[in-house]
Amino acid sequence: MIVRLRMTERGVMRKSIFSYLGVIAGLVLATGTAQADKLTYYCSAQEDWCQLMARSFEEATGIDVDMTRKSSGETYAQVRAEASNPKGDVWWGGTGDPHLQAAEEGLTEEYISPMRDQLHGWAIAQAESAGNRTIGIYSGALGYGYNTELVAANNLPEPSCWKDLLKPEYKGHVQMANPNSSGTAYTTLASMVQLFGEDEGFEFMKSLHANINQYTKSGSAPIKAAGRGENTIGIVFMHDAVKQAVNGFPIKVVAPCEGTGYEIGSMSIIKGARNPESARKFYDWALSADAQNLALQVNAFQVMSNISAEASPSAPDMSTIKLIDYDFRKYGSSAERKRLLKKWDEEVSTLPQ
Ligand code: S7P
Repeated sequence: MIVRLRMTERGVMRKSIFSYLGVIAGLVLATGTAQADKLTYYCSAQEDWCQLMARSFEEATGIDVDMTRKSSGETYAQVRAEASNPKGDVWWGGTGDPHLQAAEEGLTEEYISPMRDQLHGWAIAQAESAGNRTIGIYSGALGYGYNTELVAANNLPEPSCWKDLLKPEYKGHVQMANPNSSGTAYTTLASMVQLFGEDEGFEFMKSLHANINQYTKSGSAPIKAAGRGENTIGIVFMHDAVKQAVNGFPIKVVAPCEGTGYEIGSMSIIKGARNPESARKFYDWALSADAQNLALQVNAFQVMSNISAEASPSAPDMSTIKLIDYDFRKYGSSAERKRLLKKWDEEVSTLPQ
């Protein structure tokens, strides 16, 4: 009797285990279906461009996009922090250095898109240097912009070189982002080191520090503030300054006389992405000329990586800018980026102003 009862209990247990497994299987199947229609998209370009890319991809594919916008260094830190339980699928935009660092640290997935033969050589070179764990989507030169009305109102000379920004009369008039959070500001730091050599480059950053009114989190914030008349000079990518001028603000864009660095804005698929198929669809779509032409709708004036993408007549003419031979391999390496940021934290940011 007791034994029979136990048998019955086992039967009931077996039955409920099977129905439980059935529910789990159903859930897995249901989740699998849902996952094909979802994308968690980390974006490090300008908010309006990020939004437009997200909505346009949804319209093109029917895939639901959950977008988060953060600066390049911040997104890198998030991807790294989430590595054991990845939440993002694709990381689009932002300067290439942190994408290269993520690639080196195995945080991003290898992928060769069928769209690759439509791209400029510099975009493919970015991919090849990172074992195909990232790719170039746009390029743009670093510089600065200033508010012409504030310069005139404060009787300031019109700057045209990097070293002009060190003049004492600009004290409290210059703004840049913090290189830990911002790809733009890390590009500034790495460019000064390459342009002037490490010792002189750091001396430049220290003297510049004396004139800085605020280190912002986002790279383009200093020129937006200048557009609003809340700051005089913003160190930014030139295309971000052009955007303010085209939007009607009194901003003059400067390609510094000594020469300057540049970025290869990049895109990567996050390792362990929960929606890998959607991530690859986004990646292929984002490399198309049609997707890249969306930049013009939000006055994003970078040079796009698809050879057939349209260029705006307002975009900075890269062929007239004195560009340094930016060493992406070195300055996008994990060791070098960490070293430079630590040195900036210890030797520059702590100085009194
Ligand atoms: O889209 C404009 C742009 O300047 O934003 C990216 C930038 O890295 C994002 O801001 P942070 O500097 O705060 O990281 C650039 O890649 C891009 O050209």
